[in-house]
Formats: sequence, C-alpha cells, structure tokens
Amino acid sequence: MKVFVYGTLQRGQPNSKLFDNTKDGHYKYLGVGVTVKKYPLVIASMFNIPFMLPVEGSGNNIRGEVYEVDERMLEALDGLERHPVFYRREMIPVTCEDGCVVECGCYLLFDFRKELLELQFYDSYDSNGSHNLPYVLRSERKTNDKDGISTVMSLVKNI
Ligand code: PCA
Repeated sequence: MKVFVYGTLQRGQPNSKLFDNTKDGHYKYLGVGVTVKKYPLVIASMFNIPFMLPVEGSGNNIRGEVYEVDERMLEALDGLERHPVFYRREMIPVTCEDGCVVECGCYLLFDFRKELLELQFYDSYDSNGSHNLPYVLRSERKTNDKDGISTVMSLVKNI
C-alpha cells in the first residue's frame, strides 16, 4: 500500500527513524509527491505538531513524500499516528514525480477545532523551517499524560 507523508515522518524530520526499524516491516521510498487537491496544513499546539486538515479546496497543494509500505510497516505507522483516534488515515490522490496520480494513505486530523483554520497554511513542512516552530518530540513533552497525546487531543480536537 502507498502512503503519502507530509510531516515529521519525512526524510530528515523528527519521526523519520520509524521507517528504519526493520522489525516494523519494510518500505520503499518512491519520491516526492504533491496532493492533487488543496488542504490546510497547519502547525498547532505547544508541541508544534503538523496537521493536514480534511477541508478539500482550502489551503495549498501539499508537497510530501510517497512510500510503498508492507502491512507490518503500515501497522507501525498507524501506531505512531494513533490512527484512528488521533490522526485518521484516509486515501487521497497524489501526483508523483513522473506525473502519475496514485491513491495514497495519508494521516489527517478529523474532528479538529475550528480555530485551527485561523493558523497559517503551509504548502510543505520542515520542523526547522523559518516559522520557528520546531517539533517537540513526545519524549521531551512535559505533561502529566504519557507522551502528551491526551493534552494535544484536547487542544486540537473537538472531543
Ligand atoms: N506525521 C505524519 C502526519 C503528520 C506527522 O507529523 C506525516 O508525516 O505524514
């Protein structure tokens, strides 16, 4: 199955190492991709987490990376992204470098708080970009809940 990643899972970004745990299955990097549709891509919460929001036609065509992953790797990615509780994986069309359009799984934030639509919309994500909002690793989050996920959920989702 193909996945499109646009955030911290991209090469050189804070969670890209996940792809290299071979006990979590296997992957093949297929190249850069751009979403066929426009979406808002925002950086939110005190941990500066990137979220693509399922509002088609608003925002930008998002640039990311396309991977072929096996079943085990997909499970590992779903685990990291807490699909379907936190991000939810949905199929979206993506244009690859060769111009072909492929359907890819992509982690979007559903049931998000409407305030997120007032944030700046990006067209690609780099934790160390000029926005000065570097991603805070789960291991570095100082919250009462383990890895800060419940804290983040209450900030960005309507739950
Ligand atoms: N990880 C997933 C979704 C957002 C994030 O940080 C990704 O890179 O696509």
